[in-house]
Amino acid sequence: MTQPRPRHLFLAASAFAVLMTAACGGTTIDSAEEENDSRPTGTADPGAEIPEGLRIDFLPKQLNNPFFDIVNEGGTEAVEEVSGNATERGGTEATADSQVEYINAASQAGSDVIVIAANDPDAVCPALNEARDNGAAIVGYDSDANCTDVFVNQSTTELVGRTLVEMVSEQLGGEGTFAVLSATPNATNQNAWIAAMEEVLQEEEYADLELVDTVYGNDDDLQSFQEMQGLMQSHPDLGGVVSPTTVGLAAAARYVSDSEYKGEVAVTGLGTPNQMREFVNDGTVEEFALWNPLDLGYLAGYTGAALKAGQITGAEGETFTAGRLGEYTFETDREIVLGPPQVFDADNIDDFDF
Ligand code: RAM
Repeated sequence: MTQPRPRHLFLAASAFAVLMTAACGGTTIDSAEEENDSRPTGTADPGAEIPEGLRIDFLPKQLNNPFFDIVNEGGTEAVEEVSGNATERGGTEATADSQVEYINAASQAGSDVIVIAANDPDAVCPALNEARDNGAAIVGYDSDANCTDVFVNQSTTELVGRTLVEMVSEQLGGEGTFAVLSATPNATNQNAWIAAMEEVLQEEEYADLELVDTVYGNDDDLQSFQEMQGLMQSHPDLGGVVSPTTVGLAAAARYVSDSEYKGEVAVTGLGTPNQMREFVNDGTVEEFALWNPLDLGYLAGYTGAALKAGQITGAEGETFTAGRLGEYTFETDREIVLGPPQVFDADNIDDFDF
């Protein structure tokens, strides 16, 4: 198990104007909307001061994931700006069990805010509810749980699903088969995106595209690589793969780039430009998408501080200022949205460094 470790100040500045645009209409996980009754019931006080010294704990899905390394740099940046103390806690595997342990540790250490990317929408809730009873505000980021106070969504779920379908459709010329290589089977975010893709696939434009299989690499590089290999064995005529996880996409691209399928099987999904650059340059990957992970963490850090301070409760229509990202509004109850995803290809990938 990895011990909690303090995070370093983030030093680089990245230009990513497109993702700093105002949040667009949000999509809430239905079950979360129905079951979540945990949002603070008081009235927001937009002028409330953020107290100094807030203890804000970031619990990513796992620690050894380059995506979350960047997300939590952004989180730390925000926490430093509000004169708080940021701690990142987690294990090396993306499991809810490990998260429960770290939620309890954060709570026992007197956490003011727990910011969590849940590995399971329900399994983490008893521990989170206990942490709330102990005084912590609970923020979901990246992957929500059914008991968070508010959720910082990277983009609307519908838009992520649509972008994934559009990318694979473009690469397959609108017809053929594809499979999904996902993260963990219980991941709230990937499951919501896959459901959104299935919805979009119902549209007439995509009538000749068929999703034939979904497999899970558990956000583990080797398992994802093996699942990709397994997919090609079970479906030798597969047209493409969509991996809505940075770990899965990098592993799928590595497998395909070294195989007879390179240039034959479309590989797309969600990835970081720095991990995917070599596969775009060698022709394995035409295009893929993501949001700015740094900004996601930064927005989540500010959201946690604003929630704990009472500037917001998460009710629809509430507004607050998230540092350098400016003003954000809860377009839907208890959810704010960072912005639309960015599509990367050979023409623009070198403009991004994360
Ligand atoms: C992986 C994780 C994360 C997801 C990104 C796109 O790093 O599964 O939850 O948002 O991919």
